[in-house]
Amino acid sequence: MEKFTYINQSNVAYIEDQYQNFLKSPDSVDANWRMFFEGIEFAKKLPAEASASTSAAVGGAFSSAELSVYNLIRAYRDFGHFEANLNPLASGPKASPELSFHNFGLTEVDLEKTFQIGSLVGMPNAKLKDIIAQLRIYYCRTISVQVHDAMPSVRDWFFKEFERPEVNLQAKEKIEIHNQLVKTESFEKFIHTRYVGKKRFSIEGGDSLIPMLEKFVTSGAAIGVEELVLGMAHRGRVNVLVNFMGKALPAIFAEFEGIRDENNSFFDGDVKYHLGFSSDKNTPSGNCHISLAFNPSHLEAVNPVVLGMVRAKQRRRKDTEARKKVIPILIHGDGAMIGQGVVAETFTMSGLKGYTVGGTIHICIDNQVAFTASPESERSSPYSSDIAKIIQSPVIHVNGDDVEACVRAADIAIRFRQEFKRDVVVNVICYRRFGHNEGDEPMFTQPLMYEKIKKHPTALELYTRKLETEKFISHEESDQVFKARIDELQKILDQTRKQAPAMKPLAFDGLWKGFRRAEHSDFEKSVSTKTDLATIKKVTSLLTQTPAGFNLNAKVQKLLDSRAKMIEGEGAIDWGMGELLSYGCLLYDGTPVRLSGQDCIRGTFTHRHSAYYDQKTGEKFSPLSQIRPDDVEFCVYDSPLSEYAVMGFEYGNSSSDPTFLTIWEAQFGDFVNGAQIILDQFISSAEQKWQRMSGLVLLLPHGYEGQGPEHSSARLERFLQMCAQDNIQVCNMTTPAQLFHVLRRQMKRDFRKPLVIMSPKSLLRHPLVISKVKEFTEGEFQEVLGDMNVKAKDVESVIICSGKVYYDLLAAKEKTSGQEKVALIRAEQLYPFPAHKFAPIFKSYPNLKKVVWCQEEPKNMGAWFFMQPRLTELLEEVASEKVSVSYAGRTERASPATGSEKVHQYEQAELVQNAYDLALNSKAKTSQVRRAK
Ligand SMILES: Cc1ncc(C[n+]2csc(CCOP(=O)(O)OP(=O)(O)O)c2C)c(N)n1
Repeated sequence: MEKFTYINQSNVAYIEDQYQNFLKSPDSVDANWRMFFEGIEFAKKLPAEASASTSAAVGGAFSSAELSVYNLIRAYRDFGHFEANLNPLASGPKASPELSFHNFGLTEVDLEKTFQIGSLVGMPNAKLKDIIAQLRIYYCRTISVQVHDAMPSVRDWFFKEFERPEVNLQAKEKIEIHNQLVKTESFEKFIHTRYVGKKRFSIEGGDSLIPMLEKFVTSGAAIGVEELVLGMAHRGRVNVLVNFMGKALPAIFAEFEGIRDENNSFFDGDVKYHLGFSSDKNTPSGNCHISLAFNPSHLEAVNPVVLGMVRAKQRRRKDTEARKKVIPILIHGDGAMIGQGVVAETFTMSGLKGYTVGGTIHICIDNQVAFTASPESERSSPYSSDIAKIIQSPVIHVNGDDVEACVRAADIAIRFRQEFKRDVVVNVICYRRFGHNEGDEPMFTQPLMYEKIKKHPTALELYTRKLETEKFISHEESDQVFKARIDELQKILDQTRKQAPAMKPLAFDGLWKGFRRAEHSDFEKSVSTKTDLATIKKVTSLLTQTPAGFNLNAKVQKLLDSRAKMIEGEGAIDWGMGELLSYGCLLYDGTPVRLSGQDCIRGTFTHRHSAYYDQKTGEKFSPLSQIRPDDVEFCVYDSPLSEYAVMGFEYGNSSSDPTFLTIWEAQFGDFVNGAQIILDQFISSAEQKWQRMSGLVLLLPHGYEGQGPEHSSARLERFLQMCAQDNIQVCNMTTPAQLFHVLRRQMKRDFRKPLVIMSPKSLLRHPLVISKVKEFTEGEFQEVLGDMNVKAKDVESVIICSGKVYYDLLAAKEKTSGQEKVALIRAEQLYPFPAHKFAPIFKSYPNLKKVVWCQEEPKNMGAWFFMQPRLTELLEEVASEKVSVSYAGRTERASPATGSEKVHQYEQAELVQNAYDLALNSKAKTSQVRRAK
């Protein structure tokens, strides 16, 4: 047995144990120990004299200094980056006391001694000073790695990568990088002088980004990458669009000139540094498609969106196993990466079955300032990239001034991602040459740093110097290339000023082929969404059976038995069944479905049970996956506890693939506000800003049932406030059949619009909330449900409501005298406002005098402020005499609902009573429901 006699520590037994494990199976031990033991094995094979000449030996003769050197090597591998030359603005690398050999019990005398453990870094029997020198070459120059917390296999991979002789770039590659820097810098200088003070968020100081991106393409294409999808903020974006994405210069100049895009005048557009683009790049290994996602100002919001897009693109390329063909690249700023919580949420999703894309490449452009904030106000960790440590992601740190090191980092990152299918970060430490934007003065806040930056040579200048020393190019030649590029830019600008380029009209390609932009009239057309009985029966049969031998939970068995009965006779289909039938029938038609949200497989309110769990094995069975298992996917995923990132992901997914019914469900509707940025910046406005469409469905449980301020309201009012230009659809439905049809309508039209559904809670089990089979086989979605129980000529008042309160009003109506004079109308769709459905109803009541809007939400919430002007205007148009619209509902409130169930019940009863009082008593005033005394 190996005797680790030199280790005078309590963990000798542990190490000996590890060594035995290593001998049995080298991979079973930690990478560092493995290398240590490999060193021992290596030493055993050395000629006797070599062994004897070292202080190291085998079989009990290792000196404790050997272990110290081993620990020192390990420290350099883990923390060498702290002493690396990473900061272009620093006078030299920082000293990190942790790496001093003194810390490891070694002395100056030891520097001249030889150590067998040097074999770990390919230097057996080397002097300590040489081992340290070599470690510094590996880990303390302009590129280093941070993998101290990574998996052993990941650490191993990076150690091999860093501990080998550097490969010199070929002349051709060097010249290419030089040209890329010329293009990068010349573009910024050109714009700087032609459009003085205009915002462009210059890349300067982080110029290496462009050669890095090019490297992702060339290295990636050689190892199976067919598509890169980029997400990035403002910094350097215009330069990336021009010099990497290949956006035509006339189009860019036209944007700087402020020329209007007449071809697409129905869209509002966005500023140039938020726009997306896509193109193809030719490489020696084939084509690589690159796309840059459209991006709002909200930093980092695009991250989950890009991942959702990538997931859809991987599906399209049938790359859902290896996930090697489409790779996301997220470019972060140092301030935003560590500051914005969505970054952490997105990292958390990276390894989850329902959300993984097989690894993202992150680039942090650490320009050491965020707007005016210095790193010490930005973060509590050494690096902004430390947020990636929540998933033990490897981080490659690199000095942005060493463009070749940056390119090497890109190469390592993409190869790592392909091999491990995991996230990886490249942290480029650089600087920002100007202020936050071109009108900003950085000397106000960072005077010392900017004194240095003023004198600091550009990346191009530094690289030219290097290539001149290496005799690849002279300064004169470099200047000529630069000047030629400026001339070219000038020519194109002159031409653009003479004749503005024709902008491309909106085009629908790829999976979007055959789709179109919706017109307002489309929302007035009926859409056939009925399903034949045979399909309903087939889906029901699948939903109510389990595989042979499956140990179903007894309560779920009861549910399935009741579901089987729901289609018997006339049928009595409840909400949960209506929803599953809708998915099932769509799947039968060939439409795949993806549903994700917190606990959505079972359903927060235990109404869904879209999968069953074997009570003995825990195995999951999803019946809808059996409908067309080979070609039409049903995907349902319990999401991590995030709203922002998960909704962003589903939005991205839906915006890239209109063929999927994509649904995000909130646990309780109120939690949707955690994802407000995605609603404001993408879902409600992306079509107007960027001509990007989405058919995403949001299921937001909503309804006043006495469950307190946060479990009552999905904040309907916020959605209605953002409604304009037919941007989204907002529905609050009252029957399972309506849900069935609205979900099918979403997929049966040749355009896509987000659909926001206030989904029910208590109605899930309400005895009246059932639909007959006929409503599925014959009906279609009704934006407005009229009152079938009144005679038109008797009607003097109409109470209009939406959602759950209808059933409260219905129950009260039976007890109300004069009820025959009141029609109860349900607005099942609030937006686009269905005037075409309300108008004939109003017209059908010749004696109509009053309209009451009844809602359970407080007056400053819900739909009142949205519906009142629309109903008033419509009534002015269609009613024969003046009809007023009055309000019955809760008073204005700061908090959406009371915490007391008793108060809730009192309020609820009163608002319903007030609705009838208003409808039937001509003297009644607008209701103001007050709190119970
Ligand atoms: C969510 C959000 N908060 C604030 C801002 C305003 N803002 C724009 S850029 C910026 C600084 C970003 O710093 P950093 O991430 O380091 O990127 P840099 O501009 O330095 O490249 C700020 C605060 C924003 N755009 N988005």
